[in-house]
Amino acid sequence: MKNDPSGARRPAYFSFPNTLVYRGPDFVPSAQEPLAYRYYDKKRVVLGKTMEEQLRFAVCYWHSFGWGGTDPFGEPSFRRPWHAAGDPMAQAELKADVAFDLFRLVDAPFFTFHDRDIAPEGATLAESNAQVRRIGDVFARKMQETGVRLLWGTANLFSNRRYMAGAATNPDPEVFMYAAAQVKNVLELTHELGGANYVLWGGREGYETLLNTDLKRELAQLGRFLNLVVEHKHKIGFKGQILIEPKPAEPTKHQYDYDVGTVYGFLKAHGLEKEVKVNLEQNHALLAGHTFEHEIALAGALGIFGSLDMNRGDEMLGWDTDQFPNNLPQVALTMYEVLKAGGIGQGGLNFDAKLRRQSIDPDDLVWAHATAMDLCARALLVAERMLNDGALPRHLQERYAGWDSASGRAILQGQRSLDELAREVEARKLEPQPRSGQQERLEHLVNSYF
Ligand code: XUL
Ligand code: CO
Repeated sequence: MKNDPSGARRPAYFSFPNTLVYRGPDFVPSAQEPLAYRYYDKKRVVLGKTMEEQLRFAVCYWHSFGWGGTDPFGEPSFRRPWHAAGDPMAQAELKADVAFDLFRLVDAPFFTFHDRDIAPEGATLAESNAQVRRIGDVFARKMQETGVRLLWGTANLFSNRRYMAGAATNPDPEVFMYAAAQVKNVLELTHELGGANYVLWGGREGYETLLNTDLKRELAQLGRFLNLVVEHKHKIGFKGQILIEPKPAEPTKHQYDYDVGTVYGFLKAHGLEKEVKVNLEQNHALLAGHTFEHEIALAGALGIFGSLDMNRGDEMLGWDTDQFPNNLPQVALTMYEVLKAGGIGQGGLNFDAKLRRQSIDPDDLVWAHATAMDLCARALLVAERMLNDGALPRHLQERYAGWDSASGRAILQGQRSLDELAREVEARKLEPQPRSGQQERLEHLVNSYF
């Protein structure tokens, strides 16, 4: 049992009585303590920052507390108490109580939410926004009590049928206006709760068929919408990052925020490349035909790396399965690219991951988050070794050393014309000598860091 601030008591939802702690790699589970961190030692310093600061873990509200365990063929399997019939706002408060229990139990420093995850939709937008604000007040109190912070907020512009043809990219400007009003509310709430970022994922910003779609208009609408969000951010003094979350498809057949390269081109076209960054998700990268590392490295190279949604896909399934990460080599390479891109900064590692539908015990939520956090911490330690050992960075430096020579620099700085380059090749009878890329040696080397 646990006290809540109203003085009422409710049964504990999870069986774990205390916050999980770090016990080291040799930890042996027991009936009294079945679960502890083996690698996530939050105060341990890794490359100049604590693990807590390098990883900035967040629990997401939608999969863990909103979603009931449906699939296209099956009814909700979880049957959480707040999904039962009852006063929707009282249920939303119960959900918030349990959510903060989980944040505290796994010692996650952050959480993330959509407006529609946290409070029921009302009869009008004003009513819906007010209900979101009421739960926002509950959050403010709980954040104060627990020290848990908000990694990002976002507006759900895809579930309600009004958004079936898109939000900003809808053929009807009134839908655009409605979406703008919804984003204004969540952006302001995110700001008031001290959120570090604000995310826009355009699940319905795309099309099913060009036969009913004016693609050129829709892209212009999306650009205008994003500019409005950035203008409002500055107007209210929000210091967080505005992040777009790329995904090529699902639910829409073709989504405009396809991948990092596409988003960058879009930002440039609308003068927003210095204002907006990306929130990258493993399973979205896979759907776009990329590795997660590719998307992180490209965003880092373009100066728009913002934050991560951690999950994994299934090699056999071509959709967004949103599973909890559990593949050490994959996550280690991810963390290596994050460190190479300058670290997670104001972003974080948000578990945009959901339990499998058969994991119906409340404690499954604790196990899923804690084991994923421990895996990421372990991956960070591997990535630290990859950097500190220096062999990989040295290999890169040597491979490109020619570009650091006077001649290489002159080309890059625009001091040599095509004519001059051609003359020099002829004069020196240049015949470049191919060198091995040594991929197998490098892959072997990476394995030695585990
Ligand atoms: C959908 C997805 C979203 C965003 C937030 O695939 O990843 O949950 O993270 O809207
Ligand atoms: Co996501």
